[in-house]
Amino acid sequence: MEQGWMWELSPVHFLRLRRHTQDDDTLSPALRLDTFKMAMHTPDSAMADGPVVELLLRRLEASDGGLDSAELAAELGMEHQAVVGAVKSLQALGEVIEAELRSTKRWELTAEGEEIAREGSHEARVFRSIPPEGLAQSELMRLPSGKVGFSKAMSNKWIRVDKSAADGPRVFRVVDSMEDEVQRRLQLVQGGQAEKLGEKERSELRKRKLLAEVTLKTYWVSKGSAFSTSISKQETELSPEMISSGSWRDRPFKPYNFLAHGVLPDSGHLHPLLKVRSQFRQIFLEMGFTEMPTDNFIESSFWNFDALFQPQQHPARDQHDTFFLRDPAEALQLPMDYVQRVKRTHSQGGYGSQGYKYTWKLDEARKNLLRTHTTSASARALYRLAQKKPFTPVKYFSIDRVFRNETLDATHLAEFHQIEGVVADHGLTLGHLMGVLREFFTKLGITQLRFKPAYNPYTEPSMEVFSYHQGLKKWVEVGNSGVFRPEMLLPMGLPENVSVIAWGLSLERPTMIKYGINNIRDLVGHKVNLQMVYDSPLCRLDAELRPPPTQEAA
Ligand code: FB9
Repeated sequence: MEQGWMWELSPVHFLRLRRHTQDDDTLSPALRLDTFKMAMHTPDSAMADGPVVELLLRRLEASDGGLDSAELAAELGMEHQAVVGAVKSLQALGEVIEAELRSTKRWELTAEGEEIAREGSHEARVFRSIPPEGLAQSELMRLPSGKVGFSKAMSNKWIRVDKSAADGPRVFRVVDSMEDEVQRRLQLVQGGQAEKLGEKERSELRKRKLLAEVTLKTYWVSKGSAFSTSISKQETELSPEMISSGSWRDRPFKPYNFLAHGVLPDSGHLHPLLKVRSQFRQIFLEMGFTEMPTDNFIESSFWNFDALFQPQQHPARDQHDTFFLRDPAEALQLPMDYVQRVKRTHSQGGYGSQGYKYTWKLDEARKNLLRTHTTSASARALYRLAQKKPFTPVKYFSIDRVFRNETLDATHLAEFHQIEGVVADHGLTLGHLMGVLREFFTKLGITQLRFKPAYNPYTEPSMEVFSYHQGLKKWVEVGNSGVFRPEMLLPMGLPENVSVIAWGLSLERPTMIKYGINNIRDLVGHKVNLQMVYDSPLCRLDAELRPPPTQEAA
């Protein structure tokens, strides 16, 4: 036997095969070593797991109907995985074989079960360790199987304890011999005859964690339409030599698998937040909204608060809620004529409002901060709109970062993305707001809405929006909304009969619910596991979120 051959096979396979073929004359000639050697060397059997493939094909040839990959592996004394490998590479060749994946449940001994099958049950070992003159219970308990074995041997009435013995409790045999049923049953299973055990016996062994039911995925292999025991290597490339030599005419080519997945290009991945943002963008654009510019995280207190008729002593305007800037501390560029009108409205009122009756300070309005909402961008956009005469109705939206100096918790960071929708037109009412909110959330797959009166300094009336979330089985606050106050709109120069409805929500909340994330730190920040980003599927907001159509909430 020339040396080279030995090395081609992994040592394990070789050794095991040798064992089988030598003393096991039950194997059909096809499987005898010499035939195997012959097959091994056919130059064209270039397939990686060549030898196993050869064996499988020969076995299949010899079998009537088909064979089970696990049984074949057992017969050949090799890992089931090796046979599965051969099945897979044969499947890749097309119709050589049919392979149907089956899952078969079978009983397997646990590691402790293996040990008992080998060494006997704990109770049997305890029994054997008791000499006729008995054994001190304390000593018996020190034995490796002592504890478990003692109680089982007692319950089997194989032994007894004499508590009154001189030097402490002493254990004696009650019967002369005993049958180690447990070991016998485990050996039965080991021998592949688990079916010989009754359900009760099996469950008792399983309860003692000596036996476990495993599901084995096996293949039922049968001849394919192109079955042959000699499989020639199929060309996978059409080389220039083949063309020039014309040898391609009689070469078998591996069929192209046009369904094969290409290698995923290693590309960037959109963060789930950006995937959901693009969904919201899509919804707004479908509804005819235009995106407002929000490319300024730094905003003046004027546009972030004063322009929204939010009084300068409002709690949100102090350090606790808002990040003020040290440098540049003040906004220099403010439209002063408009600022004067805002000042008067805050301090004295006007436009039918009594105002807040306090001394409005320009310095306070100049203070720069990190915007606390994108409603500041809405104020800028509405002011620009008011400068354009005549007034034209508009629908604006924004989705961008806002910053709040809030207490951090599982769902709140110091920044989040605010989504805002604004509609400005003649004679808009709360009804229009409810209508546009329904249309918006329906596109989100949310149809069951409830509106709860709320308060915002810049909208009157205001409403919190709630939706019934099937998965969470509760009403979830999905946003806030309102009709902008005339004290905000008229100083801008918007016509009397123009009203503006608006609403806002966060981007993080729907994204967390969509991707089943409970802690905001798993969504944003340095702790995010990038795999989640890579694996997070494209999001179809309305897909999962659409609860079954039910009667609208009151
Ligand atoms: O997003 C929020 N909730 C939400 C939204 C969608 C969603 O989708 C699910 C799939 C179903 C789930 C939840 N909220 C607003 C409600 C709460 O989460 C709230 O506790 C937290 N809010 C943020 C502010 O926290 C201080 C969310 C954020 C928010 C709140 C209000 C506005 C914007 C964002 C606003 C506004 C507004 C009002 C009137 C006019 C213009 C803008």
